[in-house]
Amino acid sequence: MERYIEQSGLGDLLAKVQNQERLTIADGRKLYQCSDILALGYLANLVRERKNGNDAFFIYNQHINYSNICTNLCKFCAFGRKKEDDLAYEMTVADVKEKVRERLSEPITEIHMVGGIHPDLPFQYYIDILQAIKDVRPEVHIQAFTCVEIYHLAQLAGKPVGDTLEVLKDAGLGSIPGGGAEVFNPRIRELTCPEKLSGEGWLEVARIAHQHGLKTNATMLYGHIETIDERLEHLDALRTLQDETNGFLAFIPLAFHPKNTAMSEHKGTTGINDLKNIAVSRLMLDNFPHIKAYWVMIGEKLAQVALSFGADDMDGTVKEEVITHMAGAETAQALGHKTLIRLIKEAGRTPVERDTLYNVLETF
Ligand code: V47
Repeated sequence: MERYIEQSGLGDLLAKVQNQERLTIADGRKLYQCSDILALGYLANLVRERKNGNDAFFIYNQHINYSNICTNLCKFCAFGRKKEDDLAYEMTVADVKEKVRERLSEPITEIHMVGGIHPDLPFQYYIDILQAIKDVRPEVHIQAFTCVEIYHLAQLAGKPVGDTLEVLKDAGLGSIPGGGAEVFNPRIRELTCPEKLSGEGWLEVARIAHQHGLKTNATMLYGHIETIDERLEHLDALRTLQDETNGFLAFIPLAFHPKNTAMSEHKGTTGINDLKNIAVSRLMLDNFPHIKAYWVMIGEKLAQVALSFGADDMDGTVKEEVITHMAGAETAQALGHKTLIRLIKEAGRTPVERDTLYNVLETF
């Protein structure tokens, strides 16, 4: 195998990975430019197995998108709507309660809840929906509100981000999902999401969350106008913050879906691009415990393959995914528990059902 890697041009990086040396941005460039996906996957798999052995994690979760009304209207997003749009919606507190109640018979351990940047819902609404979920399902872990939403909620509350997080924690917030990161570089933000919280702002909210004991995830939306260097700069910023706080649980590369967006002239990503982003992030983010292959975005078949290219987590059952499906995803809206186990087993990995914080619930 070593000769094969030498021939692919990644020989010097193999030695670095084996010696657990940190890869540089220049190394990352070499990885992205390598056309031998098997060599790249081999390197990423070394790190994947060193960190997580043969385990492949999944979770029994439910997604709730409380509203798609959004003042940011990012160009890559097909989910967000203006308030007056025919397709705009906003759940009442009772609606959120009902969504949770509908699935009470299922062994859901996590509720993943995000929405847009709403122009006029008051801070109390966000407290109420957290409490409503806990009223119906007291044991569930609520992973909710991206760093972008948290910043908005702090403005609504008229409090510093840290104090706002304490109020949200008291109402039931357990951790923060990784959305809203997009690509941190200001050029990309200016061209694709000029209204959104800056990359620096996103990182600062994540830092404060970690300081307040909240674990968070991180994402990167790739496959549109970003360059390889802009991706690497994004990964490097995450790696630097993780060195400081150790508060990130998982990194999820998000494959851009162009349909119904203001960037619909772009083509969707290819399987190789998807695998490369998984593998390079596994190699660059040496201090992140987990890399997720989010089956909703890359399809369950490629997510299975990704388990040998750096990923150790398939996310979960999900239930009613909206954000990617509005942008043309052709994947299912939910996967059964048994299907996830089968997909992982057939990929040669050990299915491990986890909770949000990666405590093992059951090994299959
Ligand atoms: O914040 C928006 C992205 C995110 C599109 O933390 C798009 O475990 C692709 O963050 N094509 C929401 N992506 C999803 C997300 C997520 C999903 C699963 C697990 C976790 C986690 C986080 O999706 C948004 C944005 O970055 N997005 N539009 C699109 N057209």
